[in-house]
Amino acid sequence: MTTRSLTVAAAQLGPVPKSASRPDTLARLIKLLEAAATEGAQLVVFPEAALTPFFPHWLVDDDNELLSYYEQSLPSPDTRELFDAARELRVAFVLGYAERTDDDRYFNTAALVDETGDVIHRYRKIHLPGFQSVQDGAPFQNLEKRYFEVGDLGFGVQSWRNTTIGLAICNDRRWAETYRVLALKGAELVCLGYNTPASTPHLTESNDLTDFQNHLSMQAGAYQNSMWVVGTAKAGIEEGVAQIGGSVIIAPSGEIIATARTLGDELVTAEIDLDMVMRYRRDVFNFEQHRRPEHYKSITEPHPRGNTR
Ligand code: CDV
Repeated sequence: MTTRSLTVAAAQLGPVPKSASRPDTLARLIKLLEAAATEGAQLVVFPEAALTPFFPHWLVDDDNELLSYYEQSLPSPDTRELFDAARELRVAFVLGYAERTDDDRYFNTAALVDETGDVIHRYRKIHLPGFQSVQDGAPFQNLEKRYFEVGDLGFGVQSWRNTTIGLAICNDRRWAETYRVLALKGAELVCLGYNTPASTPHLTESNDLTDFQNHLSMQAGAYQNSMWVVGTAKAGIEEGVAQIGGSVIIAPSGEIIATARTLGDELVTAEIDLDMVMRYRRDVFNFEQHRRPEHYKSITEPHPRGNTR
């Protein structure tokens, strides 16, 4: 019996400083893509906002600086070389970037680019953490709600080669709905990138748990929905903000099968068995047979005490 297998890679990046030019950063991505191709990878997942520093971490006063962080097209003259490399190497990739649309809307976006260099799927981040306004006294900001709109494309899936892929971005990975919606739509593999500070200014009690909660979210999502998850970090100290690494490849069993060891540019590669998804979905997570959505409706009314007081 033949199994459906795929070789995937998480292409973790170390910090991208403000001072880095786009060509410098792109050269790092291309180097990782080439290394992945050498290791036989067919799909490479880059982090959230891979082309720039994670600018929501500070207030950008200067409009020119702010606009310089967004891509108006993909590929753009600045990113074309990465697409050309993908075509030459026959490797697909997922790229997180800040998107500016033709009608001046701004999204935190990920694109799935196939091995011919064509964008075949786009996802715009739905769960935007952080704030609209500057938080006085915080050691760093998270102004995603200021710089991006909530994604308007929903959680879509894309058939590619012998599988179905869903995309998510960073904070999405902490929400059960992300994986469940993608799984219900048939995704077998979820690809996501993240920029996660090692500390949380407003919830310091979780500071020692950042790495644990990162993996916990993705492992739970993978197991409870019988899917593969590739999660890729932008890691290390970027513009004064320490970010976690821990890029991973997680099986539908919830097990981590490969993980990054550094906080720098690092490739994490594994051959994955896509049929494992079906084995779990035929048994313990047979949605058709065992899910009871008709019984969930009655408990969607929020409790008066809710989750905040
Ligand atoms: N880029 C992110 O979405 N980061 C969030 C942080 C701010 C908590 C995350 O969930 O990792």
